[in-house]
Formats: sequence, C-alpha cells, structure tokens
Amino acid sequence: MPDKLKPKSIAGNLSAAGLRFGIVISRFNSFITERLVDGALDALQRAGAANDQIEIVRVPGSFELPIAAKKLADAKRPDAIICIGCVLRGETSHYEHVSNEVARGIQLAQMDTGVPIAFCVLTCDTLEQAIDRAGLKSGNKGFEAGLAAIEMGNLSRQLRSATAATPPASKSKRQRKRR
Ligand code: INI
Repeated sequence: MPDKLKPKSIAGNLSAAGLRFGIVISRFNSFITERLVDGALDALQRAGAANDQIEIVRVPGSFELPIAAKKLADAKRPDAIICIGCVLRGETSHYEHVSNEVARGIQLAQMDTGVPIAFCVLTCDTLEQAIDRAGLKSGNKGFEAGLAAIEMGNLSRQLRSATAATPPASKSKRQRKRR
C-alpha cells in the first residue's frame, strides 16, 4: 500500500490584523441591515481589525450594492468587501428582480475586480425570517459574512504571494515547436 497523499493545502486564517475592509450597506430595510452591520463589525473587531482599516459606504437599496462595491474595489483595493442588504418578498415580482440582480451583480463585481466580496443580502419571505437572521434565532448573518471576508482577504494575499513566487511553467517541446 503506497503512503497516503498529503498535498499542500492553502486556507485563509481568521486574523483581521493588517487587512483593509470595505462594507457596503443598503438603507432599504435599515432596521435589519443596521443589525447585520453590527454583526459584521463585531466579527472584524474580535478578529483584530481597527477603525481605520474599515470604510463604510451606504446606498439606497440592495439593487445599488454591486455598483458601489465595484467602484469601492477599483478605487480603494481593500482586501475584502462585505455587501449588506435585505430584500423582503412583497406582492409583486419586484423581489425577484432585486434579489436576482444583486446576487449576479456582486458575483460579477468580485470576478471583475479580483477583490473578494462577502454576500450578506438576506432574501426573506417575511420580516420575522429577516429578524431571525439579524441577531435572533438564526444568529447574525453579518457576523458570518465578516468571518468570510476575513478568510477570503487572507486567502487572496496568500494566493497572490504564491503566484509571485511560482516561476512560470517551462514550455513543453510541443509548445515550443508550435511558435
Ligand atoms: N431594496 C431592498 O434592499 N430591499 C427590498 O426589499 C426592496 N424592495 O422590496 O423593493 C428594495 N427595493 C429598492 C431597490 O433596491 C432599489 O433601491 C430601487 O429599485 C432603486 O434602484
């Protein structure tokens, strides 16, 4: 039986010391989003972040989160961003449009900029469900997003330095011939 494989594994740690963060918050349903922000800040602070490492941007509604996150990522190059919003189902299809586009837009923004963006947009059928996720029965999703941002910020730094340290793979004979 050959020895068990033990490949090198890379994971971000949960220390926020020295990392810079952006938080983008929707004012719509602020009763919920402000509690999510408290949760995110609690996670960052407990992990060692300082005030001057965190920049907060406020937008009208969740639909505006992606563009603000993209601009913040481009302008300030933080290690990670946390997008916070709360979309509540109403009587029309508006909910679907806002919730689909905010998820798509945030994914596009992080892929486009390379800055990790934690997705903390609650999409709930009722206000009670949202309250449960903003510090009650189901914990605080802002806190979870804060931890995800810290981990991804650290992971990105590690992957950046790993990329810089890795020499380019040498070309195979066949690749060299193709030129
Ligand atoms: N924005 C939210 O963040 N949550 C909602 O529940 C919501 N609903 O239901 O309308 C909402 N709408 C506003 C939207 O995000 C934009 O701000 C608005 O359409 C202007 O672009």
